[in-house]
Amino acid sequence: MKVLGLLFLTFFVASNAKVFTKCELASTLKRAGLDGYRGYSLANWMCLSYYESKYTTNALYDNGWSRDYGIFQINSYWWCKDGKTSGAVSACNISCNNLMNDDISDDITCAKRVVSDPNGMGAWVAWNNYCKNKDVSSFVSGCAL
Ligand SMILES: [Ca+2]
Repeated sequence: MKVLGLLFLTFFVASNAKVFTKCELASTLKRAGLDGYRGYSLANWMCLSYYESKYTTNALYDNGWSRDYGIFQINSYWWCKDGKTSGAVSACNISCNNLMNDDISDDITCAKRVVSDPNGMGAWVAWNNYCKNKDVSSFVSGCAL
């Protein structure tokens, strides 16, 4: 049982707690079509991800009435379903748990939905505070893209 528990823990960590390196995330986001998506450069997506989660796929922030999940810190009121957010809109129609694992393809699909609203990247507080109208080129510099 102890061995099984350890195996399970290893699997859990391996499949759920990925922290991307800068260039690994940059190439993943580029392949998924985010460079230029809705007018936002890849460097803006990278800056957003850095300040929201430090590229951590299982990042979780609980503000008491809703939660932000994953690498893009997607909110459980507006976008994903966590079953404990009163009156949630959940416009991405996805379980918030799916935004905590190391496969970020569904996170990216939801982020595309978020940025398609009139506010664009303004939906992300960290982007407003740290990336908007800033030189964000360092977030992709040195990466072979
Ligand atoms: Ca995911």
